[in-house]
Amino acid sequence: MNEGMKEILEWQLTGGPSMINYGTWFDENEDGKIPEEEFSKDRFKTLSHLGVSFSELDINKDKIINEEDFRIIMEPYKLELSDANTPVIGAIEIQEVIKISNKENITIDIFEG
Ligand SMILES: [Ca+2]
Ligand SMILES: [Ca+2]
Repeated sequence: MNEGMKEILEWQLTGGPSMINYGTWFDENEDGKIPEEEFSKDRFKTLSHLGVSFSELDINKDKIINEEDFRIIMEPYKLELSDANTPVIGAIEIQEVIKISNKENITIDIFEG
C-alpha cells in the first residue's frame, strides 16, 4: 500500500467522508451537526434508502449526529489498519528524515567552515 492510498484510507476511517454525505443530505443549516429535527425532515427522501434511524447513528447519544459519531463507528477498522501498516511505514519515514538532515548539516558545516 503506498502513502497516498493509506492517507485516503485513513481519512475515510476518520468518519469525515461519511459525515460529508450525511451533511449534504440532512444538515440544512450546514453547521456540521444533525439534530433529530433536521434528520427527521429527510429533505432529499434518502432515509428509506439508508435504512438507518437517528438513534442508530447517534452513537454517543448526545442528541446530535456529527463527525464524532462516524469516527466511533469507524474506529475498529482504523485500529486494524494502523496495526498492519503504521509501524513499518513510520520507521522508513524517520530513517529518510534522519538521512536528509545529516546531509544538510554536513553541507552547511562545510560552507560555513
Ligand atoms: Ca445542522
Ligand atoms: Ca452524537
